[in-house]
Amino acid sequence: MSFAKVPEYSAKHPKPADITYEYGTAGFRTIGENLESTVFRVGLLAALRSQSKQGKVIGVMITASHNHERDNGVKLIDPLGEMLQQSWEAYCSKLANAASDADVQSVLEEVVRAENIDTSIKAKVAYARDTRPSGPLLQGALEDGLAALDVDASNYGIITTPQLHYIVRCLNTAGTAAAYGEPSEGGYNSKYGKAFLRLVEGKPKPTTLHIDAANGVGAPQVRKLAQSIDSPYFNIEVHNHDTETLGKLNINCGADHVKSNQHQPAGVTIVPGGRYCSFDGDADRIVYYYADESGHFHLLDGDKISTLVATYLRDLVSEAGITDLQVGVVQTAYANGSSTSYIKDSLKLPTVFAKTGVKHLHHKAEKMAIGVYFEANGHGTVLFNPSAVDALTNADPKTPAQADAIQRLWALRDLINESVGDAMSDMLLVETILICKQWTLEQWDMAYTDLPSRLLKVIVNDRSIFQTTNAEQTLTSPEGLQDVVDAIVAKFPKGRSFVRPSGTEDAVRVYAEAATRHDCDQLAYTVAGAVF
Ligand code: 16G
Ligand code: ZN
Repeated sequence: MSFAKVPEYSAKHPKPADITYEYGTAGFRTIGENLESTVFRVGLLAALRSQSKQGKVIGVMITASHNHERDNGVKLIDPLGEMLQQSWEAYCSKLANAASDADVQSVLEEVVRAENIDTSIKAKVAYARDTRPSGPLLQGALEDGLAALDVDASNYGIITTPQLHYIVRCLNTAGTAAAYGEPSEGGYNSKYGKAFLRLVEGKPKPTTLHIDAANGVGAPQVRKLAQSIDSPYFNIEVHNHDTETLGKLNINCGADHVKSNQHQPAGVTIVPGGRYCSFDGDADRIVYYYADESGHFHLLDGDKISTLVATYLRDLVSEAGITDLQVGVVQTAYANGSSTSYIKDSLKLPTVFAKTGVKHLHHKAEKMAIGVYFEANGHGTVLFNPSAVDALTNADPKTPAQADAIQRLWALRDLINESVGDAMSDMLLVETILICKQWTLEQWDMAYTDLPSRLLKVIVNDRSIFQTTNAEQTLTSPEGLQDVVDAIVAKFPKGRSFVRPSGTEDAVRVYAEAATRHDCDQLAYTVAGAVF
């Protein structure tokens, strides 16, 4: 491969002079039209990443998730469907900010040298996008980047972010002992659908699940999943499915809106006894909710999903008679304090904290045998790590009940998208557990009661002065501010608060929780006042 064609192609996608790009928590993200040069260059870097992995397929997803429709974003997916290795993020930012077409070429050469890349290897890239209006423009820019380096490229169309993660993993594991499934939309639906039916068939059938698809790509995709499953066990009604009309994506609906505002989305009428969930704009997050008898709204967020799943897995491991297989839970500082106490004190499972952003949780979960990880916002999954797979393979059931539990654990592993948090796979997992336990959402919610919490956004002059340690729970800079926060928190029963710089916006976030709604709000606003 040569870089000869790069300057010519690069000239078609000039970088706006006044913008500095940063590969953040979830890749590059900003106003869609401003991303053309960046997406073009991500195509170039995807090629080098593939070569650095001996020609494995690298994924490129064009999406801005729950963000506004005018925004867009792009991120790279590593060979097993995981987020791009962190050490490459700096290359992404450097390439995105190269001032001239010639500079683009020299950054590429620099990466080749630094990573000792064999550029004679044929690079392979799989890409997809969500439903955003700037998607086609950015897809064109990406295709130019891939063409400039003669990449063997495959377009997977308009699919969810987790579907592309799944496809990348399937492509790279095909024909090996770790084969993950058919690398296609149909393969995805069939793998997860079959595992679901294996787990629920014979149990009583559930009532309709109402899905708010945020007017995003999850809408058509979950319908296809339902068609593929084709069973009363997955009886859904999709709301907010308008992906055609401009200005609807994520507006007053979707998982992020529901979690942030703690109320039902527009476009869905919730009635007591009904079952509801919301996806975000690219269907990698999910939250559930319901109305109680008096019509009050109750949210079942990522923490609730995580505790439901961890409990179920723990019990199944015990029913299987496997003694040396530990289930652990990874949370972030945003996890409601009640959920953390519940995991430690009632479930008696180990729990650790990771920094915000799925990749951080994923890495901590890789260190557990079965690692359940969820952000409170509904983003997460479960990992069955090699020691868990060994334990299941070597399990020696003494009774039919133990054999059945082992089979169920295998089926659960097939039901879960281990490459990344996935609204559709997580939904099937929650549905499976609720069907098996014969639980309503209200019964699921009874495990523990959330402490009142509040999340505030504070606009500051320079968020880079806010630095944290201890999984973002403690400020190390500005000096003295953590002591001030600690002194405020000490005044509130069950008070907890932390300050962290956002990884996606030019702002600082303040989280607070306390025993009462009044205390919690006072705590949040007092800490925000100290930050400002
Ligand atoms: C990104 C993360 C999300 C996290 C959020 C925090 C991924 C794929 N997405 O959207 O998990 O909760 O950032 O945003 O990792 P913040 O840093 O602005 O609070
Ligand atoms: Zn998302």
